[in-house]
Amino acid sequence: MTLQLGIVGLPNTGKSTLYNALTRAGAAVAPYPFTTIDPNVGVAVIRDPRLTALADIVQPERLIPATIEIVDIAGLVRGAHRGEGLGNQFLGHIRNVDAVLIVARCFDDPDTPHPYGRIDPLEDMEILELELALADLGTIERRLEKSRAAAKANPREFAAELHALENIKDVLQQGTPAIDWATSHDRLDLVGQWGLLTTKPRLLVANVSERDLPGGGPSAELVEKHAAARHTESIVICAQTEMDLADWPPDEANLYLQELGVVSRGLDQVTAAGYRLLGLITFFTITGGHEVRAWPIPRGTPAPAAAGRVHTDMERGFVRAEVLPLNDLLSAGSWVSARESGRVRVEGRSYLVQDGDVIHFRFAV
Ligand SMILES: Nc1nc2c(ncn2[C@@H]2O[C@H](COP(=O)(O)OP(=O)(O)OP(=O)(O)O)[C@@H](O)[C@H]2O)c(=O)[nH]1
Ligand SMILES: [Mg+2]
Repeated sequence: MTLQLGIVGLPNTGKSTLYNALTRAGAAVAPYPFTTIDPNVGVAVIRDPRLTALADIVQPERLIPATIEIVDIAGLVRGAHRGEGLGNQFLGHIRNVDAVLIVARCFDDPDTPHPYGRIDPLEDMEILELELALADLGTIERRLEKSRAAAKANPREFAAELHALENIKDVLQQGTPAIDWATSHDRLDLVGQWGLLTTKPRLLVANVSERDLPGGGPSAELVEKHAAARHTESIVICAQTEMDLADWPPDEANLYLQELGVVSRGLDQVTAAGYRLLGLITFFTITGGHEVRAWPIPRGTPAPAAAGRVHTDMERGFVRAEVLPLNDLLSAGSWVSARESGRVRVEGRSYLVQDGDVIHFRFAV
């Protein structure tokens, strides 16, 4: 199963621009709302310095980075939960993704009209959260009805669920995402199963004008404060600049950004944060010295399932995993000398793969 990161926001906030910058896929971008109707799905490369370090010692013919799937979703407007704009479609697409990037429009551009004729990222965030909360409220009310009926016959079994449902209902009525209540009450395990839109892990992206880089200015500050109030992260980016630079050689692009005072590339921050939001970690394989590859897997994946990512035969015929943490490999200088000094571990079926493991799977066909 591939995990997907969805890009959501009001119309004309620069979602497709960010999508193009992340995936270089060339989705339609235009200064009018609802340019995007069907979601665009593409792949973003995770730039990981560890992979480069590994390639430096292995010198493979091919270097394959980890990727994540990005979905560029249609813009949302007030009343989406009642089906306004592209409301229902939009909400359905959000339901299908595993985590969301919420793009807040901070850039000012007279050629790109804002649907409400003003730049106010805070109000935009509130509109978006309210629409998602109202859509979830419908889901919760339907569930409450069922739970109440079930609780009549079996009150004990349904007490915790009813309690959570009633609390979440209050929270959503105030326009607050359900994840806030679920995490502060340590009930994400329960609430996370209900398919709510507002329990998806999320990250706020302040899309600012290039002239407001690197800090982002007062609008981006509002986004940052809102993210903090919601116990989540925010990132400042100029999607337009990132898209324009996407095809430049990386060194030149970095130099251009440095001149603007940007230390860490916005896109890398977004992909790294997206990776974390999706709960992914990376393990590495070296195939006969020809190919070095980074593999994304959910944290807590057992070794046979990780082997299955590489090849289904490897999972079926899994015998053992030879594991060497990347840092140990780098300090030993080669797999052979790491093995000679006893640093390569042999792990069995129950081993949970750790971030940064370099793994050689042994399997029988
Ligand atoms: N000045 C400026 N313009 C931007 C920036 N990001 C996007 N734009 C412009 O804003 C307009 C809308 O961008 P899109 O990426 O199509 O916006 P969207 O959010 O995907 O819009 P919909 O799909 O219609 O909801 C385009 O003309 C972009 O060139 C930015 O950072 N600065
Ligand atoms: Mg778009």
